[in-house]
Amino acid sequence: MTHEIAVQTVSASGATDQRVDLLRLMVLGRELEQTISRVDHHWHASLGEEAVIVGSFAALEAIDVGVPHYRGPLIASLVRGSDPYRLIAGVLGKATGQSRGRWRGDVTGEVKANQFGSFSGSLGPPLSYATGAALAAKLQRSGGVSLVLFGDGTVNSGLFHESLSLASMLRLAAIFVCQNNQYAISTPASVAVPGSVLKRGQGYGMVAVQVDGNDVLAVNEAVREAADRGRKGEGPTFIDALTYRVGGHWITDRSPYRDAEEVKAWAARDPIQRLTRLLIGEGALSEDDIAAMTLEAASRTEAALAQAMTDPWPDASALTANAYAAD
Ligand SMILES: Cc1ncc(C[n+]2csc(CCOP(=O)(O)OP(=O)(O)O)c2C)c(N)n1
Ligand SMILES: [Mg+2]
Repeated sequence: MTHEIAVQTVSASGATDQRVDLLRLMVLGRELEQTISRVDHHWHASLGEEAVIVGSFAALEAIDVGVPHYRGPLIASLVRGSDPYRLIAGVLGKATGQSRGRWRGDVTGEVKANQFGSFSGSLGPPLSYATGAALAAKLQRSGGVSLVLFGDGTVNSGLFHESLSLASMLRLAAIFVCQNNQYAISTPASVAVPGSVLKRGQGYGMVAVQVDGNDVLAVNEAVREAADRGRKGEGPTFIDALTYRVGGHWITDRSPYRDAEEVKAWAARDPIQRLTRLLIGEGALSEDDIAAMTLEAASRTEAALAQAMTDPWPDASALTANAYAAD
């Protein structure tokens, strides 16, 4: 996997510290979403959920297929090597976006990578994309796995059940990660999902685990183990990554349906703060390193937004360009 921002930090022992990469991706991802939120007031931010997204997608190899949840696709794309500037241009619908402005919700990965499932605001279909990709990997013996993230509210969708059923029956190398932020708009998971999210996975006879979704290292390890199992032909894995939607359902939703104390308690478990504390405590990073990392992320996304704002809109020819492969 290559991505520009994955500058590996070398510790005193000479070993590279990938935890710093994970932190940098979470910091950049959060800055990117905050920048977008200022110009798109209907943005569905993943504030507080970054560890699930970064930890999961960072566990993939280049041949693997990743399908993001509609909450956090920009961050998933960053992890897989997208340029923040092109992602912002895509959200604005500019000709410089990855889809060249043909689709305003242009938040998929680099087109050339040809490995990133589409972002979908339609709940359920992403699970079938990942299941289909895992079936293709099996038939082609590619050795690749596929990963899909979806919300707790999505476990009631028909395609959730069909996808888990097929993946389990055919022992596909699919990894189903529930980005369990405990709400489906205003409905708490305790109401929408009687029993538990984890039991939904267990019910399909696959390895099912719950991880602390605010611990990026735990998420990353669980997905790596799932990928190893998949590559060995041991079938799919279900991961219930328990986290919390700290912001509203979208950026202007003030969440009147939930208790401010609950939000406060979860905000105190912030995944970025948590890894920051760990790395500073170990002496792997200093307060100054963190400040520099945050400043760099903020100025990078600011510059990207400024440039994207002045970029041209697509013209009509963009509609048909590249619709068919060249002979
Ligand atoms: C098939 C489908 N049904 C309903 C909706 C409307 N809808 C949009 S977001 C949402 C809640 C999703 O909750 P969850 O899966 O937990 O994801 P979260 O928003 O919490 O990340 C619903 C019902 C939709 N987008 N697609
Ligand atoms: Mg949810």
